[in-house]
Amino acid sequence: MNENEIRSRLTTKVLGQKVHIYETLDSTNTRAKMLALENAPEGTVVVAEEQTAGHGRFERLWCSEKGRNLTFSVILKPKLPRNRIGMLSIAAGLAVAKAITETTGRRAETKWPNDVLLNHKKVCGVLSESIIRDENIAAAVVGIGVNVNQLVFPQELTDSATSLLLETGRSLDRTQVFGNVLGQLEYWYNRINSGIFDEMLEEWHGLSMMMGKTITLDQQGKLITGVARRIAGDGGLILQSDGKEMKILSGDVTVIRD
Ligand code: BT5
Repeated sequence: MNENEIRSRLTTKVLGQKVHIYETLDSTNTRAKMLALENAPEGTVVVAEEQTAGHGRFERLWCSEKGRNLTFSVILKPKLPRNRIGMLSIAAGLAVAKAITETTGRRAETKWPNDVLLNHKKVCGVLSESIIRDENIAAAVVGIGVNVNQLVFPQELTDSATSLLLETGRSLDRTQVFGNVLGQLEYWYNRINSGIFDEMLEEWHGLSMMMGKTITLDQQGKLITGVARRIAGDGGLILQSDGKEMKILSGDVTVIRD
């Protein structure tokens, strides 16, 4: 991907107006956080063809084959109160799901807290991190990995991961997917930055594969089972368990019953 190709696909006013493209980087989130600390403008995007230390939550590895997928991070300066920071991951997941449908015609699903699925398999992960200064969000970095044209995954991921190519049988132009994701992200980001959350949450719920279902939540080894009810205003998951509603702030979800 080069800057001209990317530029020709952008429909955004702010996101992607400045793009840093690297052949190899440790992690686009790490680089974007450094740029954010150096006061890079809002909307700056860091793209890497390959990451040597791409990661998800709890330092778990993000495995992505060089030159076949999208791994990038967007610097944002949200005007959100600190307790709304979780809305950024929700917005990013929704943006990717919608962009995938826009690009491929296939219905992608959202999964709390930060996944997008195609055909019940993970096609995208989001890692949102923030820089807090004086109790406020000084900047946020939204890292997005989308499996676009990868055909073979490491053995431990073959049952759980997929790509747009594997699901559609078509090799896709990564810059088109990128342009569509940024377009969608800018739209939803502007909504939440204006204090309008309901529309995004409604859309996210509409695409969710888990709401109303019995799920098991794994919090680093501690398991809780209940019915997934909705996403709270801070991005937490409302789970109904033993007749009571509780809010969950992190964990991994497995759907066990419809
Ligand atoms: C995530 O974490 O899903 C967030 C991943 C964010 C990656 C992007 S790439 C650009 C930016 N720079 C970074 O360094 N990170 C961001 P989590 O929910 O913790 O899921 C991680 C788990 O997903 C791993 O432990 C694997 O099981 C699985 N996984 C790893 N690579 C995958 C892939 N390519 N496709 C599907 N699943 C994958």
